[in-house]
Amino acid sequence: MIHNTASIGVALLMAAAVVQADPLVVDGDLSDWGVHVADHNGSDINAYAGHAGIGLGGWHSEDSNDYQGDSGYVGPNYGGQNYDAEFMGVASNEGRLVIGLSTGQRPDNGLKRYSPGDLRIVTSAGVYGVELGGGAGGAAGGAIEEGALGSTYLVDSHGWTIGHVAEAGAVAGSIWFNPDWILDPIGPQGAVQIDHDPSAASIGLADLFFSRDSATTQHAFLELALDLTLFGDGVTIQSLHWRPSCGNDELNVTVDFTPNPEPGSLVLAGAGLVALYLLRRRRQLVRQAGGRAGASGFSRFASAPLTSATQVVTTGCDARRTAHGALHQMDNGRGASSPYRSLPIAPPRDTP
Ligand SMILES: [Ca+2]
Ligand SMILES: [Ca+2]
Ligand SMILES: [Ca+2]
Ligand SMILES: [Ca+2]
Repeated sequence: MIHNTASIGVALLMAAAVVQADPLVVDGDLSDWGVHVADHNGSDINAYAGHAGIGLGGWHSEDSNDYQGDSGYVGPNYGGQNYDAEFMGVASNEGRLVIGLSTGQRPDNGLKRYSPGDLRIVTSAGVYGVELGGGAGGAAGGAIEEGALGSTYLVDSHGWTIGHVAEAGAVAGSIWFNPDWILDPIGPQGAVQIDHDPSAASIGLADLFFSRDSATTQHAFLELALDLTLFGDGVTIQSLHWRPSCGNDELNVTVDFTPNPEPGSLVLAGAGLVALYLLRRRRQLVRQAGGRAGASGFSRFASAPLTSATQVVTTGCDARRTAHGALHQMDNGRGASSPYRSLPIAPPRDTP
């Protein structure tokens, strides 16, 4: 009986440490996020209220009219459906930081007029960038996958994309720590593309799939996953940001993930396991001595280390995630602290 109880305690600890989420698949299909995207305003993005079981930390949904032309306002600037950043979800899923994104993209323009910015990840230890790749187009193009050529798009002072530089040393999916950033040329200026240093080396490679226009005729989907061990012990992942390289629209998601426990927390977790072992050992000694410690007495003693250890393993991500998920629905996910809410609207750009 005592042996069984201790085993159950250890099993509970292990179960708490490996709480399983439904796996998110990096395939450019956002149905695993609970997002349904369809052409001609058939998407349900603006009604998105989260999706259980995937470790969702936050999201930003802001789907403007799919029929809007180049002069259509998408906020903080203009550009219509071609530049409508529609959805970004961020999850801690199976040991990965997973991002799912939907953006408007007209297939007749290809990448000639559609140049994706790179992904910014702000943490307590600094800013990471993920190169999202792409190349010059002008026609409908295929999907961009991990390892494809990276790109730096050249954008003029009016926000027009006027060319690109292929980044052979910065392939699609490459992860960079504290890179320089190229700003959107029109205010409110924001960091949109990694300014690659040819002498720098990436610190890792994310799983990446960018559908471009291969899934629907009005949208592109971007899905990527980074190994959470990439971030140091105790480092908190705070927010993620994406814009087209011209900065017409933007997606910002605040999260609070601390995926790797700090050393102090590991000590606490270890202490819990040691306490369980000592408890089990003590009970065995009592039995050997013919003692009569009852099951109820054992349970009271066991409850302290069990509770302590369980709290340790759930504090990192799951416990904080719940509170933040609800916040990001406010104001279509932008939140009251957005620096762009009260700024004047910039003049139209990217209009022929
Ligand atoms: Ca997917
Ligand atoms: Ca749209
Ligand atoms: Ca939008
Ligand atoms: Ca880039």
